[in-house]
Amino acid sequence: MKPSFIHPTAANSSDDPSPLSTDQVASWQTQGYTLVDGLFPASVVNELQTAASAHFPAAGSEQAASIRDFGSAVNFPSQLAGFNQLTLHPRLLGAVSQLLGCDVSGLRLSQSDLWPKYGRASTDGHYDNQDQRIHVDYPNHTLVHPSPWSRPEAVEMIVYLSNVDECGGSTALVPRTGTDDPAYRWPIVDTPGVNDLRYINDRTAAEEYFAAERPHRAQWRQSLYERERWTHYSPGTVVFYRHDVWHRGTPLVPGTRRLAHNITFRRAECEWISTLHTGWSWAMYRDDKFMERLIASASLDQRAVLGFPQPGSSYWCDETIEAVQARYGAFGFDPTPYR
Ligand SMILES: O=C(O)CCC(=O)C(=O)O
Ligand SMILES: [Fe+2]
Repeated sequence: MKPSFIHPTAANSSDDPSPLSTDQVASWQTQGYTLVDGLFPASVVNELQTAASAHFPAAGSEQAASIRDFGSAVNFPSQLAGFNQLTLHPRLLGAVSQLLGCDVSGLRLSQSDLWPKYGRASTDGHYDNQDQRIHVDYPNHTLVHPSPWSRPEAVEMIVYLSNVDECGGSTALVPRTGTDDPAYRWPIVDTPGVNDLRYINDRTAAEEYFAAERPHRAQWRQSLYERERWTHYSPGTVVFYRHDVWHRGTPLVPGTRRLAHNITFRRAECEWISTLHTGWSWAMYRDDKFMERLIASASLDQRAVLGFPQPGSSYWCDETIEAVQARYGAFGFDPTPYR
């Protein structure tokens, strides 16, 4: 069956204080996703794409053959040119705050990783990542279960750095049609990896296993595949989605490589959503002091999404202002807003 593609719509222009259009916000809030072009300046996307292209093994290379996608990811904070800038880009923070309906300072970064996916004709069995099983992402992001639909706790996204016309590898999503959509029955547990079900990534293996373990719901899972819409992307396209949206990665053209950057922001109060990487402070102490510089030059909002205390926080007193200035002053840190 020919896939039904979702085509991106344009973000608002860079002089608009709201990066996303009302339709884009409404699509995310009702269907569970929106596909957006023009959110980032082309220079930011180009810089990261060039650096990532050089960093990861080329398609078809011997090294690429042994890479199994996720394991090769580059995580925040990274010295890859453009990576931190894209992760903390004010237009991205603004877009996420529109989707969650809260201030940027009420967001926290919980994921930022960039990884290559290589197209292969063969599969590696249960954990193969080419033709993924339909799934939701919450199980390895949160300790609990997403809140009811109208109270979203996080925004996930994929920023594509490749072109679907060259490598395929769309993300397939199942649009939610309303409160009684059978695809979105509550709770969301009918997927390999949740409760006593084994985690299996490959579609064929997962559906065989599911049919054996939960035969009464296997046909229902088939109906999710039948409703898929596939992202049509080029470098810089962003798909915003959610932890409770059915989706999956689809196969790449064999012999090609797709570069994609996954980012998640959660609401500050949702501590049950885990940060997927090593704590940000762990990147300090390097001779080049790149993380210290990042903190010193970041805006108040950019610091806030990393968990840095905000102006007005009980952390700040004369002593801490003096001490933090002593730590970061050499890199240009301005303590004024915290006084
Ligand atoms: O690669 C993609 O397009 C989607 C990947 C995905 O959904 C996942 O690994 O959880
Ligand atoms: Fe996923």
